[in-house]
Amino acid sequence: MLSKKLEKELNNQMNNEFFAEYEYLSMAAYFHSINLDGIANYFHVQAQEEHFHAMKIFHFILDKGGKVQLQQIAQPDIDFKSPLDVFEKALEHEKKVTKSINKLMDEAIKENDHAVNSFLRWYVDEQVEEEALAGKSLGKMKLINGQGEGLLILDQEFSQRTFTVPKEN
Ligand code: OFO
Repeated sequence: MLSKKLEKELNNQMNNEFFAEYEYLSMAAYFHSINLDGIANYFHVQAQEEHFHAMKIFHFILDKGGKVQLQQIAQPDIDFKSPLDVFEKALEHEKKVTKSINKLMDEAIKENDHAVNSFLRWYVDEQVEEEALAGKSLGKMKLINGQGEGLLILDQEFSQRTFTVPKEN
């Protein structure tokens, strides 16, 4: 059984992941609107990953006999100043998610809930990858100063990204 507190925090984290899906969809829409469909693809894939992260929690709550409580999803950012601005926001976002996963893990440790602890390890590892990817992509964007022909090269590179269902631990 999940404690009421962990059940609530897992539901909140599920909501964070659905919100992340929305954020990345909004970023994808921005890039479509400026004709960089390859970079839009990068964010569509990111949105699909976030959906997967949310659904993994959805099933875990049910497997633990808890109650899935879907909440309202907040409106994501819809105004971006530039391609560079989007990548800066994406990295900031991932850092926030890492904090919320760590907070959730702190609670699982405090409650000595080994199942939740084990489940969350996958997210702890995933966040290392998520931050690394967001940081690398931001680094590339900074190299080209977010503009010019470099953007077209990145558009080409990011058009190749595909969604593969992440490995379960
Ligand atoms: Fe779910 O990892 Fe990004 O937000």
